[in-house]
Amino acid sequence: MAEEIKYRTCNLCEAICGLEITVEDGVVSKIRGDKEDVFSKGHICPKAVALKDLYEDPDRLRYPLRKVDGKWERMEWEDAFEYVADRLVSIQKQHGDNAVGIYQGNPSIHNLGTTLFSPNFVRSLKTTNRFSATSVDQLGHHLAAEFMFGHMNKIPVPDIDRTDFWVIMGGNPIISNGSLMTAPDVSGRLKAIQTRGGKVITIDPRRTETAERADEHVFIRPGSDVYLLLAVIREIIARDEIRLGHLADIIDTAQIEQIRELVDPYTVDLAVAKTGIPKETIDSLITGYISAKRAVWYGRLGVSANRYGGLCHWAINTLNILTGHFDTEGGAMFTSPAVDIANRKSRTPKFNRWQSRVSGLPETGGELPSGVMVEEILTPGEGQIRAMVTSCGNPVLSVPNGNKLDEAFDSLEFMVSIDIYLNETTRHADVILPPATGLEVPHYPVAFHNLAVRNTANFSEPTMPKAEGARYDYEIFLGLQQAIEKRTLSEEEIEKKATYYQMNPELLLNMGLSAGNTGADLSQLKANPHGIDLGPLRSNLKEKILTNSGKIDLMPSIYIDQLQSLTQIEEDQDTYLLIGRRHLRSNNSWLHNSQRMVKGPVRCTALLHPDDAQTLALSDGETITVSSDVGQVSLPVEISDEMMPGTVSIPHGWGHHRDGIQMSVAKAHAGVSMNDLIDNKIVDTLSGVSVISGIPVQISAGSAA
Ligand SMILES: Nc1nc2c(c(=O)[nH]1)N[C@H]1C(S)=C(S)[C@@H](COP(=O)(O)OP(=O)(O)OC[C@H]3O[C@@H](n4cnc5c(=O)[nH]c(N)nc54)[C@H](O)[C@@H]3O)O[C@H]1N2
Ligand SMILES: Nc1nc2c(c(=O)[nH]1)N[C@H]1C(S)=C(S)[C@@H](COP(=O)(O)OP(=O)(O)OC[C@H]3O[C@@H](n4cnc5c(=O)[nH]c(N)nc54)[C@H](O)[C@@H]3O)O[C@H]1N2
Ligand code: SF4
Ligand SMILES: [Mo]
Repeated sequence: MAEEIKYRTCNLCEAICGLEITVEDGVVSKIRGDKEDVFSKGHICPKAVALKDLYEDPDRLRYPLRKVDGKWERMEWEDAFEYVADRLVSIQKQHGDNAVGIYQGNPSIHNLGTTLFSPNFVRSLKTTNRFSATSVDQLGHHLAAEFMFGHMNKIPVPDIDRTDFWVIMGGNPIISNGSLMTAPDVSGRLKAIQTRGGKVITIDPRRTETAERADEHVFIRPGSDVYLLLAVIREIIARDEIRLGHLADIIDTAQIEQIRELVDPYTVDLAVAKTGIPKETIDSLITGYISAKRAVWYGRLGVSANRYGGLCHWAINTLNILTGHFDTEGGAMFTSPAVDIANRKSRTPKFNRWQSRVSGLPETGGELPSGVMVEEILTPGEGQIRAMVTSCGNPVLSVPNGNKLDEAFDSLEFMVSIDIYLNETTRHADVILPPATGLEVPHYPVAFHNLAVRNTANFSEPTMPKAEGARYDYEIFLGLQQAIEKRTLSEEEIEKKATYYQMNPELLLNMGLSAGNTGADLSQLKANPHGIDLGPLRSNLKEKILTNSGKIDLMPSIYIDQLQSLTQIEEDQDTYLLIGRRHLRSNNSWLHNSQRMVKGPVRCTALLHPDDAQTLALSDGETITVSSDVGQVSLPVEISDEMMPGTVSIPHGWGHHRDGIQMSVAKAHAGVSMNDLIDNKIVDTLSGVSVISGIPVQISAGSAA
C-alpha cells in the first residue's frame, strides 16, 4: 500500500490551521492537525475533514454545464468561455456596461487563484454593479481603516497572545474560529489569558459558547452597541484617562477636543437605557478596560452588520487609541506580513465616488452594497442589471430578502455562476463553471496572514490531483477575461496583456512576496511545509501609516452626521429582535452537503428565552412561525436561557428546500433561511452595510404553511 503524508493549510475559515493529510493509494485516509505547523501547532476543528468530503462529493460539479430548455447539458471549457463572453458582451453593447452585475462570495478570499485573478476579470466587465460578501460583513472595518489609517486593508487585530483584558463584542470566536483575527486555537489562546491572570469579557445578546469560557458575560440589546461604545469614549475623556503614548505625535489633539464635544450627549445613563446593561456593569467594564495595562476591545460581526456598524468600528479604534491600547503589545496591532495587501498610499478615499442607481447608497472600494442587488435587477430603467455573474457565493441564502433575490435572479436575461455546486443561487444560471478547489489547489492565505495575531507565512502545494477535465479557478478567470477582452479591446491592448494571460498563482505570489515585508521567496516557503514563523506582532504604525498627512485621522468627517443624530432615535419595543448564530460544523450556506457536517440534532432552530416562551405559551421543540415585514419562516423553537429576553436567534445559510438543486444531503436537512425574514432595505445608512442583526420580528405558535 502506497502511503503518503502531505501538509497543507486549511482554507475553510480564517484560522488557517495546518493539516497533516494521509493519502493511501490515491485516497485521503486521514486529516489531522499538523503539530509542527508554526502557527496552529496541531489545532483543527471538525470542519477540516469536510475537505475530503468536498473532494469526493458525487454532487460536486466537475465540468461546465449549460441549461438548455430547462435541462443541464455538459459543455467544453473553451466553448463555455466563448458563449459566456458572447452573452455578457452583447448585453452590455445593447444596454451599457452596468447591465452586467457581479457578486463575489466569501470563499473568494479563501482561494489563492480567485484572490489573485478575479480582480482583473472583474475589471474587464467594466461595471459599477459590483457586489460582494463584504457588505453583509466587514465593510465597516474597511471604512474605518481607509479613513483613519489610509488603506482599506489596514485593519488592526487584537494581540490576544499578550493581552490581559480582552473585550469581545459581537463575536463568537470559539465557534467561528475567529474573524478579522486569524488565530488558530482561540480556545487555547483564551485560556492562556486567564492563566496569566487576565480577563475575558463578552458582550452579546446571547450567552454564547465563547461567553461560557469568558470571565464575564454582558447581555446587550441587539443594535445598541454604539451607545455603549460612545459612552466609553465619553468616560475616557471625562475621567482624564487619555494616554496617547508613542502615538502622540501622529494624533491631532484638536480632534480629541472635537470628539469630546460630539460624544458629550452619549452618557452612561443613555447607554443604560439603550443597551439594557446595568449602570454598575458599564462602570466596572470601563474601569477594568482603562486600568488594565494591556487591554484590547474587539468588535466583530454582531457589531459590523449592525445598524450603526460603520460608526461602531470608528468608535472601537478610537477607544483603543485613546487609552494607549493601540499599536502596543496586548492591544490592537498591525501585522508585518510577507505579502502585504496594505502597502500602497491612498490617494482620495475609495468611498462614495458613485452611488447605487435606485437607493443612492455609497460605493466603497469599488463595490456597491449587496442589499441593493435585488432592486438593481428588478427596477426597470437605464442601468438596470440584466445579467449576473456569481462566483463563490450563494446570495439567495446569504443576502437579506433572499426570496426576492431568488425571484430577481429568475428574471435575468443571462446568468453565469462559478461554483462547485448546483445550489439555491446557481440553479438560476444559464452556465455553471466549476473550479477545482480545496485539496486540489495550491494555497497561500494572502488576506489572513494580513490579519493574523502572529506573523507567519505558509505556502501549500496541491494535495490531490485536480479532477479530470476540471480547471483551476485562475484558469477560469483568465479564460473568461481573455474571451471578453477579445471582444472589447483593440489588438494593441490585447498584445499588452499577453504576459498577464500567461500568469499563474505561483508567479503572482512570488511577486507579492518580493514586494512584502520579509523578502522571503516562494522557494523558501516551499522548503518549509510547516510554515515560517516571523514572530509576534510589532509596533509599526508610525512607519507604516498610509494617510496623506502621515497622521491618524481620529475624527473623519464621514462619521459626524450620524454622531450628531443618534440621540434622537426611538426604538420600537413591541417586537422581538432577531439575531443570527453560527455552528462549529457549518460554513455559511455551504458544507451542508457533507453528512458528517450536518449529522446530529436539528440545528436550524429558533432560540428563545424561557420567559418569552412562557408569554407565548410555547413548549420546547414545537413549531413556531417567525414573521417580519418581508417574509415568514416556520421552524422548531428551542427554549434556552442563553438568550437575552426579547431576542430570538436563527442560524443563517439554511433553506435548502428550493427546487432544482443538486445537493442530496443538504436537501434532506433543508431548514429555513433567516434571510427570508430580513428586509434588504434595512442598511447602515452611513456605509450601506446590510443589517442582519436586531431585526424586528413577530412570533406565533404553529406552522404558517
Ligand atoms: N442572516 C445572516 N446572513 C449572513 C450572515 C449572517 O451571519 N446572518 N453572514 C454573512 C457573512 S459574514 C458572509 S461572509 C456571507 C457569506 O455568504 P456568501 O458570500 O454567499 O458565501 P457562502 O454562503 O459561504 O457561499 C459560498 C459559495 O461558494 C461556493 N464555493 C465553495 N468553494 C468554492 C470555490 O473554491 N470556488 C468557487 N467558485 N465556489 C466555491 C459554495 O458552493 C457556495 O455556493 O453571508 C452573510 N450573510
Ligand atoms: N463554524 C463556522 N465558522 C465560521 C463561519 C461559519 O459559518 N461557521 N463563518 C465565517 C465567517 S464568513 C465570518 S464573517 C466569521 C464571523 O465570526 P464572528 O464575528 O465570531 O461571528 P458570529 O459567530 O456570527 O458571532 C456574532 C455574535 O454577535 C452576536 N450579536 C448579534 N447581534 C449583536 C449585536 O447587536 N450586538 C452584539 N454585541 N452582539 C451581537 C451574536 O449573538 C453572535 O454571538 O465566522 C467565520 N467562521
Ligand atoms: S478552524 Fe478553520 S482553518 Fe482550522 S481546521 Fe477548522 S475550518 Fe479549517
Ligand atoms: Mo463573513
